[in-house]
Amino acid sequence: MTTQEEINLPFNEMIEPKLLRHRVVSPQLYSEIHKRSLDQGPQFWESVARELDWFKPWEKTLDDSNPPFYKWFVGGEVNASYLTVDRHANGWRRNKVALIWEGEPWSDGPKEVKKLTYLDLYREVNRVAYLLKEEYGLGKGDTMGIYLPMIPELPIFMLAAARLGVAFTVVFSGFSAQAVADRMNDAEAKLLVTADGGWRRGKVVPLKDIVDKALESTKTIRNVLVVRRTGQEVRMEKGRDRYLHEVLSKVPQNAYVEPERVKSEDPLYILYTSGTTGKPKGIVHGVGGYMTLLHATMKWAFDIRDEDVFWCTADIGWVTGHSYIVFGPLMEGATEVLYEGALDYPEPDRWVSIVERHNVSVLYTSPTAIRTFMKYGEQWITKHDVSSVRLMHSVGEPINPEAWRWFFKLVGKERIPFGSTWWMTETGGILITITPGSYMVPMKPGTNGPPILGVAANVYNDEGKPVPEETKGYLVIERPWPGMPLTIHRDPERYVKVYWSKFPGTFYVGDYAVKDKDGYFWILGRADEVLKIAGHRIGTYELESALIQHPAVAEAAVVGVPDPVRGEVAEAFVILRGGTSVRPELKEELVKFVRENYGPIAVFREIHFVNKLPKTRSGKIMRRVVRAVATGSEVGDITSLEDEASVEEIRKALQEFK
Ligand code: 6R9
Repeated sequence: MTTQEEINLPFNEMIEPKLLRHRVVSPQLYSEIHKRSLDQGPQFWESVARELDWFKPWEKTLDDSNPPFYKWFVGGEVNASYLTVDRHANGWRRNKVALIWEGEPWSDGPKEVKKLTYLDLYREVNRVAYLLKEEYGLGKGDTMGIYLPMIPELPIFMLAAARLGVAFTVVFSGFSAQAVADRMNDAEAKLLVTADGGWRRGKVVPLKDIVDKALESTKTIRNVLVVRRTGQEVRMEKGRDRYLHEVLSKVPQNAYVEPERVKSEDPLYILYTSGTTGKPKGIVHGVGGYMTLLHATMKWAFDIRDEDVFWCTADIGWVTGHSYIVFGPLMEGATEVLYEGALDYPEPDRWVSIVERHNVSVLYTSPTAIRTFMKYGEQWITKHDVSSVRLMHSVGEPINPEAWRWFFKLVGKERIPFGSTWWMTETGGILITITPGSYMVPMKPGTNGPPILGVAANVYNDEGKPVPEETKGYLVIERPWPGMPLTIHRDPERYVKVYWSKFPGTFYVGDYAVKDKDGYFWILGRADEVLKIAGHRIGTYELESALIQHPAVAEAAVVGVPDPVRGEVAEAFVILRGGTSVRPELKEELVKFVRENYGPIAVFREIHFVNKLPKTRSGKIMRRVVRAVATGSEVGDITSLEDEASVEEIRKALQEFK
């Protein structure tokens, strides 16, 4: 189908005009408006930033004197906790519901639903900030860790830390002890907040036990605060561990902590994310630029309004939750849903019942979730009333047109805006999407759409030259944008090397993309050794490291292969240590080992035992070759291979598997 035909698809005519701020504009008109936004330079962002409440206005919009360490809104002073909580609690949204929290446990209905107004949130954030400051002595320049399930304490602790100017690092509660320890050590966190356990698919995840194990190898953690969630017995180490409710009971109900006046370019948080090699990188986000991008995208992409109920189904442990559960929606004074558990627990329609019961109007979910719902069948959706939904987006990986159409029809009733927002941990917020809240272009199934105003995205070839339309290349961001990283924590050289060296002066994303004739971007997937398993970003290198920690494994190569529901899963090729007998249960044992040591988000299609791996003469595993064989694509140039027989070895292993 040509792009013009797609634009003329009937559903674009059917989008209800009353659901939009403006009429739908043509791609040509959008690209003119977009060009004008770029012509303004960094100043374009001033009018957006001015809508935030600054304690002190900035003096310089963009300091580009030391690239690529760009600084936004220099001289400005802000506080993210003030922007999200105080502004609303001290204004007319005081008694408006901020969070509708639903716990996972279920018997004929949800067992727990809790609503927190902006005033409630303000009180809780202040009391926790008081505790962190007075009891634990934390302040500007310190870092702390948060390892919590999706309970209200998670955003509360993030906002309390932000209030004090304490940089926090959240570890996804699906990660294991090693990941917790590595992150705490790299971030040099002094305090770690966790829970006794968390609910996941009706079972308790023993978070405190995992923390105990992690703390055997941490250097800087002095104290642990434990939220009582599941109520099971946990070990409490004297002098180190305390229950939150016990220490909080001594904090006055009306405790108030003045929000710290932090500099726009001071760190707000560190979030670890997987790259091509080595340990996860601690992406550092600042306050002013980051909050500005979130404000823009909450308005443009989500068209957020006071009467909305916003629901982002991601976990706060990933960037999507940081930006579009915690900081974005709360800054806008929205009412939002925070759901603790699995979307399909105890039945496939748990998520639909949440939409129906809480009247969700703006829904932000992922392709992998949509494909899971597809697998269960449409009857789980049609038995509910989803007419409250007026706008939807997806995120995390490319959305296949079939999944888009299916969801658009069943939930969108073929009449509401539905986009696929492209962004990543590093960008802080959405950069490429259709924007129903400002100028919306016609939808096309599977596309991401044009870049948002003020953002210069492009597609380059290997030489760093823009490719012609409809040609595959590397996605790049050509100019600094608010929300960009400050750096990689404790490793600025790596920040320069990973993102700014492939094409000097331009931000290298690591995704393949195509730009079509209408200026729409189609992000095709990662160009490097990073997997997206059910939307979770995982480095193949991390899975290999986890595998070789097993005593039976000598070497391992992990690649991503397509999966109909999860988008991608891992496939491993393992060389066993001499003398290891291939027991039938060894494969299962290895899978279990990785899931225990890395986290249950690691999903393998298969683990194969081989005698050789394709390597270069200098001994580097050629994953490109492994992946090509595993996915049945062109193997390409293998002249640098040390031993061509290794390719046969992989082929043979795959054939045996079939
Ligand atoms: C927000 C988030 C980033 C990677 C990114 C890309 C993929 C995200 C996408 C998408 C196509 C979309 N990605 N959104 N690909 N269409 N709408 O997912 O951050 O976990 O850092 O992952 O996810 O490959 O490079 P993060």
